[in-house]
Parts: sequence; structure tokens; C-alpha cells
Amino acid sequence: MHYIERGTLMRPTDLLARHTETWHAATHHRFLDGSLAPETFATWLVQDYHFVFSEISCLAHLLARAPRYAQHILVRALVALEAEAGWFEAHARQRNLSLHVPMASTTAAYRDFLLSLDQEPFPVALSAIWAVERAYLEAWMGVAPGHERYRAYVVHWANAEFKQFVSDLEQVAIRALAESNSAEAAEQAFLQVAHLEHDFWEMAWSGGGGR
Ligand code: HMH
Repeated sequence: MHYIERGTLMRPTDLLARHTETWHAATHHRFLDGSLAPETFATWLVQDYHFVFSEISCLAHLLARAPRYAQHILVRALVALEAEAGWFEAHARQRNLSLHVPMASTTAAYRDFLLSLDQEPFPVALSAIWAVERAYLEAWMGVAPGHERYRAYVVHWANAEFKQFVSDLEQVAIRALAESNSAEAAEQAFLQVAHLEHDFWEMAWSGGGGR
């Protein structure tokens, strides 16, 4: 594996081109094809609800030390995620699913990673968050409009507003990275996000077990 050298100027989108296969595995999965068992979908839903909580926590930490130019996008992200928590609660109610279920080990690993971003330089943490959001944008856009039964979920991320949000986040991450010397660490964090995203689909597919 050839990593970006220290001091190299990098845009977060360069990482997509540098790791096409890993990124493909993060954003494509049979889960997304729509022909999944209802229990598989339910597993994803309750585990992603946990994920949203971990991301809110991570973003709140990040906001506390954000430079002025990054505050707006982080506040926007937090507002969106808090609304998303309510959205998951409504869908769980509709489907009669309890959200009080233990975290799968993959969900816990993702939480640990998100919380560990607080120890990273700000540009590294921010570009990791960009990768997290970009992963869902691509995954759901890739299957839009999707099976009728799951359309409400697909369009939750496969829409112009979310696309704009990810693109705005990208601009802020570009600025943060340009002012730093963190390309190598940002690449490592990007790869961790890619692996965790893949593991998350696998976990949902295997009913919460597996990795
Ligand atoms: C696993 N990745 C996962 N869940 C999400 N909700 C997102 C990304 C987007 O916030």
C-alpha cells in the first residue's frame, strides 16, 4: 500500500480515487438491493439509531474545538442528526420495533472510532465525518429510487439537499486539510471509515452478529 506522504496537499475527494475498491465495498452491498428479509432491515434500523447517537456525540465534541469557519457546517450536521434520531424513532414505532436493544459489536466499534476522533487533529476528524456522510450519500444514491417498500429510507439520503450538505462539508474539510499537515492521518481515518461502513452492512445482513 502506498500512502500519501507527509506534507502533501490533499483534497478529501482524492481519497475516493486512491481507494476505489475499498470505497466500493463500503458503499455497495446486497443489503442495498432491496430484496432483504424484514428482520435484516430491522437490525439495520435499530443499529443505525445507535450509530446516530454516537455521531451526535462525536460532532458535539468536534464543535467544541472547531475553528470559526467550521462551526456552521457542524451545527447544521447536529441539527440534521437530532432530527434524524426523531425520524428513526417514528419509523421504529411504525414497524413496532424496540430501540432498546444492545449495540452489535460492529456498532460499538464504529462508536469507539467516532469517539476516538476527538484525539485526532481537527482536519482529520472533520474529513472522517465527511467520509461517513459521503458513504451514505453514495450507498443510497446508488440504489435510488429503490424498492417501493424501502423508498422512504432510500430518499432520506438520496436527495439533493443531503447531496448539497455533503458537498458543503467537503469544502470545509478541504480548507481544514489545506491548512494542516495531516494528509497521512486523514487517509488512515478515511480507510477506517470505509472498513467500518462495510462491516456495518455485513452486520445488518447477518442479523446483528458477525463483525
Ligand atoms: C453506518 N453511516 C452509517 N449510518 C449513518 N446514518 C451514516 C453513515 C450517515 O449519517
